[in-house]
Amino acid sequence: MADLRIFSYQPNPRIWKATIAARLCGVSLEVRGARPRELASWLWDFDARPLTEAERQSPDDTARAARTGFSGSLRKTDAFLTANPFGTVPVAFSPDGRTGIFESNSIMRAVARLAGDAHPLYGADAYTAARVDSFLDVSLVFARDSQIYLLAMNGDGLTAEIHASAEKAFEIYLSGIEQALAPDRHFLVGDEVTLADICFVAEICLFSRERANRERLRDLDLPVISDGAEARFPRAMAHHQRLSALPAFAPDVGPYMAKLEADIARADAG
Ligand SMILES: N[C@@H](CCC(=O)N[C@@H](CS)C(=O)NCC(=O)O)C(=O)O
Repeated sequence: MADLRIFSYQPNPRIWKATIAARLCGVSLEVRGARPRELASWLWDFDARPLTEAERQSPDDTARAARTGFSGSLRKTDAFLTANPFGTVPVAFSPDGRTGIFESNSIMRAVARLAGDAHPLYGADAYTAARVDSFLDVSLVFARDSQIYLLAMNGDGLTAEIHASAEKAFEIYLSGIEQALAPDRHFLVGDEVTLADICFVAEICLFSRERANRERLRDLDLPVISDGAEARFPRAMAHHQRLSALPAFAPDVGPYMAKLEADIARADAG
């Protein structure tokens, strides 16, 4: 049995936080889920699974209105909501299903804690661990604006205000990362990769999705926020590139970014 079971739509850079950490520190994960659209016909539960055709046709008391990133209704069991009160994915569970862990940063922290001393991903002492937390907290603040922006681009709700909030969030987050890597540091905290670096890579990959919406942004006369990021934040973006190529990161980041680049090239050509 795996040390942790994760349920999420896939691919999802938020779950890479856990899968990358798990590769580095030898924790075993079971990841369940399917493409975003398919999750509407799954039972959201510790024992998550596709609904049968009969279950799909007869909505029961597990049907709940979707709130973020999904529309219509989702089928979440009472046990799922007891373990995961905000009802979001990704979610992780202890092997007995009793403890739910929500928020992708916390799922990643769970992986590091399960590893014990196997790898100091969460810092080797209280001060370093707290500094890692500092980066995870600012990452979540950035992720909030980033999520609102990306979801608005997926639908029809993108406004100049949402774009301006995302632009400011990107600027603040990347400026801090740039400063943390000055003058020529190799990692955000200490001398080894930590959860802070892993989270940073996942959030930047997620944000990269904006570039597939260049045309929509152009129609609204709004700039692509991440255009020119390499020139504005050279240390931060080089850090992202360098980490993405490492063996623990590449299996997740490589295929996702390759597909995204192909989507972007197609969108630009059309
Ligand atoms: N900050 C959260 C974001 C999780 C989140 O917002 N998940 C959305 C999908 S993008 C969700 O599960 N929505 C379920 C619903 O609408 O009921 C994390 O990093 O895990």
